[in-house]
Amino acid sequence: MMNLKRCLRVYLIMGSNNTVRDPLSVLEEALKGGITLFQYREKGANAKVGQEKKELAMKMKRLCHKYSVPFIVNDDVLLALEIGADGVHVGQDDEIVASIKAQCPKDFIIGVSTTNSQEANQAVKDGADYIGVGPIYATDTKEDVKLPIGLEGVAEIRSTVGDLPIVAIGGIKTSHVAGIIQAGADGVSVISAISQAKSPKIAARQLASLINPS
Ligand code: 3NM
Repeated sequence: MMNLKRCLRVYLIMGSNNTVRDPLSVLEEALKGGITLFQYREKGANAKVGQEKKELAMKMKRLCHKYSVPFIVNDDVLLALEIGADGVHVGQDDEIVASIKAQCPKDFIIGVSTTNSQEANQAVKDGADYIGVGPIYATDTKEDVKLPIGLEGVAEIRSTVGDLPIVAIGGIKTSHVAGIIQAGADGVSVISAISQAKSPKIAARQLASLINPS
């Protein structure tokens, strides 16, 4: 079994509309820079659907596996199973963990988005493998985002979920990383800090260098 906490350290999320460039090139640069996990999240304006979404997902999975990085699909459990993804990440309104567990291989990674201790505790009870915690800061990347919970929110959730792997999300830049890790997260999850960077490779490398590689 992989070390999930290590995989959460530099967690890139991206869909085709999070970059004006070829998303596969951006992903490969990020992989070269040292991202430790990738989530394919195809949502919002001009999001791909159907066969196009599946094809991009398969190419991204292959690329991630070339670099020995786990590949996770946002929300779409059927797609994740169909293409042999390593896991799925769901929100509060998505398919519940128990039903996902019933359909998926034993080592399938299940992540759940949470924004407070109550949701985090529920995710633990449901059997989530890790939780996303956020938004930490304000972000324009996601529509309908909740109120920022800050570092206090991370610390509070950490104090209630014991040793469960936690990744922080929302408006995170390199300058925030040290505080977020100190507050109790195992890693940071970003979209724009890497996908919109002039060099996704350098951006990923900087984030990785800020998280102790022990
Ligand atoms: N989920 P960026 S915030 C996908 O709070 C997503 O659950 C969030 O993008 C949550 O790194 C968010 O560009 C957007 O701020 C993260």
